Amino acid sequence: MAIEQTFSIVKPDAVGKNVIGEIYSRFEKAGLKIVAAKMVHLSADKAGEFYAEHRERPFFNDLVGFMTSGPIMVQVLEGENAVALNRDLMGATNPKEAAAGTIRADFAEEVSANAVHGSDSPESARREIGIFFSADEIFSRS
Ligand code: RTP
Ligand code: MG
Repeated sequence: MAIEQTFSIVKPDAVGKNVIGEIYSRFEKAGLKIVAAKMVHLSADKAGEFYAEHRERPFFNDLVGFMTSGPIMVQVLEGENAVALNRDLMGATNPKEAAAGTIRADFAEEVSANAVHGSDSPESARREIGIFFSADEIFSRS
């Protein structure tokens, strides 16, 4: 299995709950390396660009409102099978349906405020990383 990179967000609810470190620890314990990271507060324009695939969905405005409600941590995670591994660590989109021991089960209650984002494919990961990081901000350790 080749080394992969994925894009991850600790969303405003999790930053507000003061669990950035606990979530980072989940990544590291699973073998993912944090190779880029920063704290940002999204504008509505940038949140809309990031979630462009959902622009026509009924929850889009609420999603943008939530993602701009406070600072977030954005990071690039690197490791074997990083995209799928991170999605496994996160759990289902709706925390009420997320498996025990996943990040969303442990740190979130509502689908509209579900603690973390993770890219859903290597192609999405490349697009999303490019929205937030330039090449000289990523420190690959593979
Ligand atoms: P994400 O992109 O944030 O990692 O989440 P995901 O892949 O698990 O889910 P996705 O389908 O991409 O949806 C993006 C975010 O939109 C919110 N959502 N709300 N009210 C609803 O039914 C609903 N469905 C999705 C969630 O916050 C989800 O993370
Ligand atoms: Mg998604």
